[in-house]
Amino acid sequence: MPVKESTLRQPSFVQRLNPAPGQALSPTSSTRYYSGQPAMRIVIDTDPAMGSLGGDPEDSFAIILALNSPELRVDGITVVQGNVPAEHGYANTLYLLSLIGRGDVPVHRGVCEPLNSARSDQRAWLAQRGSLPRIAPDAEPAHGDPHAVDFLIQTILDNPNEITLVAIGPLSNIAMAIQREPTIITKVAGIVAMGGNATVPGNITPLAEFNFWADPEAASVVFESGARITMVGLDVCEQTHLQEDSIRALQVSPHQLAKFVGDAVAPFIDLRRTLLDSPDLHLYDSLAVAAAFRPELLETKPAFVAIETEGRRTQGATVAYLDPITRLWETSEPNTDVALAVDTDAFERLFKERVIDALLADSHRTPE
Ligand SMILES: [Ca+2]
Repeated sequence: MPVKESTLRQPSFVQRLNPAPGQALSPTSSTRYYSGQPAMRIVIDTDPAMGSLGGDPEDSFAIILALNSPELRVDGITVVQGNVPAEHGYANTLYLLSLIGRGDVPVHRGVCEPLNSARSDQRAWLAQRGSLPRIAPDAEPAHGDPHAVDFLIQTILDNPNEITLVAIGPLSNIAMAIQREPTIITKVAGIVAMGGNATVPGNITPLAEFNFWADPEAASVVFESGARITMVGLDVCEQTHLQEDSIRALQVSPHQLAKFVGDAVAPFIDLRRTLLDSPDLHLYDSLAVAAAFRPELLETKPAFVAIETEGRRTQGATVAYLDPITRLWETSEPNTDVALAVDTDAFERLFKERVIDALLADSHRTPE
């Protein structure tokens, strides 16, 4: 039975579009894509740095996009080491959810270091990122709160073929879950992973993309697990853009949420201007979220994909056997749908409407 609008507590914009179970969707311009089909259930595995100045803010945009998309139901968010230490990513996630009025979404802290704890480059990275100035308050899990790996295993086992994992950080949590309970591979509906680079250079080393570099053993475990993976890598993510103007507009907003987003992102833009030709952001994690419910945004090609774990200068490199001739020497069957092209205009319109415009339109609201 439909719930009467007047009986509901006035929701935040995110609640309005992605309601808690039992609540009704209100018609807004952003729901015009909603097909009326049952919402796709996802768990987001993520390493959000928004809240740590100078960190990549993109995971948090992806979370906002997911919670603002009526096609999705977010069953939980699991936090992993990566852009920042897991302790900071966890606090950043909780703060973001509090600002958008979605404190009801379960958040679980997970793995705090790469599976191979001897990886010195990655540990040095985490130590350096842990010293970034913070504008989100610290937070600790409550006593007895399940570890992210336990939450992933239980949620997948309890809901066979229902849960799609949208992995937008290093794959440490998911790899550990697979190692501990391998049967989850047969019970997960799918894995959409932001990571890797099949045909383009890396972005943390000349050969490696950051998420796979940050935990090469974990990425290797997941790709060798037998799970079918959709790989949303640099090949497509670097074709997307978020203009600097959009961030500056958020920064001058008087609203706490928009201003937090603008202030948190500005140092990252400044960093990019120093290191690169353009300060504009690429929308890596948001593209993976969008691809989960709108796969037609991407053109994919099946391939066998492996992750390099041995080389000193090639650690974390994606080895994608796309061309049949390369498979003469590699007889493994394709395990991955590799995204090689993206409808950039359609995706950027979706992102602008559901993230940037929604944040600005909500600027008159008082945060909860
Ligand atoms: Ca990420």
